[in-house]
Amino acid sequence: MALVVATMLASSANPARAQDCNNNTILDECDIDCLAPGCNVPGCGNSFDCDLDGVPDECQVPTGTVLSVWDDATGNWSLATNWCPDVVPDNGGKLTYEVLINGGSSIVQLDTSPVVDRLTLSNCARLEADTVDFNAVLFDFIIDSGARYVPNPGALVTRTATLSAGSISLNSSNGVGGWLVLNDSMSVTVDTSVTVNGLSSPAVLCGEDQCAGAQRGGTSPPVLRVARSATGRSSDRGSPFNPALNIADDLNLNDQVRVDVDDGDVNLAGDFNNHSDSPECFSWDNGNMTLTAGTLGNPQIFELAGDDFGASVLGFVQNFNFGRIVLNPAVVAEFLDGFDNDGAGQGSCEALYVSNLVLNAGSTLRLGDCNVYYQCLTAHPTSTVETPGLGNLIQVGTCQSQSSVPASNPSSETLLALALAAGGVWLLRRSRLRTLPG
Ligand SMILES: [Ca+2]
Ligand SMILES: [Ca+2]
Ligand SMILES: [Ca+2]
Ligand SMILES: [Ca+2]
Repeated sequence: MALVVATMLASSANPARAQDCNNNTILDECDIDCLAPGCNVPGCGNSFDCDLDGVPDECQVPTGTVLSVWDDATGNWSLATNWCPDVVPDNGGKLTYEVLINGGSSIVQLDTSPVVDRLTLSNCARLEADTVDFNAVLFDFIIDSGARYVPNPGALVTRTATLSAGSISLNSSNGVGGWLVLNDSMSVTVDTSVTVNGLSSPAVLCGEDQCAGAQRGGTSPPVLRVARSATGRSSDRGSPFNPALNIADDLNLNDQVRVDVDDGDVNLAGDFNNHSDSPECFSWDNGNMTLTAGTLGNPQIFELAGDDFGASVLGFVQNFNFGRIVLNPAVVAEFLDGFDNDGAGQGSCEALYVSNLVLNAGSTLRLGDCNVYYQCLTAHPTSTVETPGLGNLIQVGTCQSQSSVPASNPSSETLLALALAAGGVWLLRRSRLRTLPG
């Protein structure tokens, strides 16, 4: 007993522990638990500490907001007893919610359409899109350390779930990244940016899954996957349309990240800030990137990141190459090498290799000082390619087939299809300074 008292006094004297974050003259540990040593005082026990960090939860979120923590369980979002406190987090009343779903035994089926201020998934937790349509609205969606938003693996029908978020961040705490996986006809719409923060010291295989039991403890990059099948392999489940990620601002890739877009659509209104250094983990060979919003005054910037092999098919192998890039009608985009993806300096150019390049009516593709290579070009007569610098638009081989990547929006592509075997010199209407190699 004497030891307990002595410990108590020592604790009280320690300023690091004598906290009163909510300014109610009751120590934090007593707000949380009347049974803590010395805490049997009037007003004790009125705070939740659902995330078990020793801090009353009301101190961790803005006034009027509830920190809502998923219990270690498998179950439906809509069941109140799966949450701490025992309330289904969903804005709409007087309170708003910041939600934490944490831990590998936390598997949540989205069976409702919650609206919350912030959702954080961490430490291998899973949020699974259910078999039915729903529309969750999440202002800030953070997925970290092996946690993932994924299709419900038990679904027997085509998944068409939709989700909206203000922003999405895939982070990599402790060397393990979060996953965002869309398959079948699922879609996610983001009001601002999607940022994938990868590993700064790339030393692992792209495919490792550090949440798969025995492998726990290693490192693995974050995964952004927009593909018909959950594994990233092409398959046709009879989905009415491709899975889609719609981004109203930028797509940011940093350091070592894994990106799989296979029979998937990424529709981007902002910049493609590809600061990734892991082309071996980047697979967009059979996917679509559509640029939707650039203007003359505010063009969309597309970062060139691949090695420049010249007019060679080598450029289409694990080289940040793309299946199909579409400039929507009137879109203005600049394709530049502004970031040193290969770590070899900016003295030599990085390039883009794209199998199918589609320039819709009135669109403008502007090059910087580095090259863009394509196999097939579909260019509306009113589209323009500008080459004010040293960069050129160059064909590799001849266009064999444009059918390998389905059009995401066929109605916008009633276009003049051109193979441009001669190298596309005619396109350089505005800038006749340079002649493309044949
Ligand atoms: Ca207090
Ligand atoms: Ca807490
Ligand atoms: Ca670059
Ligand atoms: Ca470089």
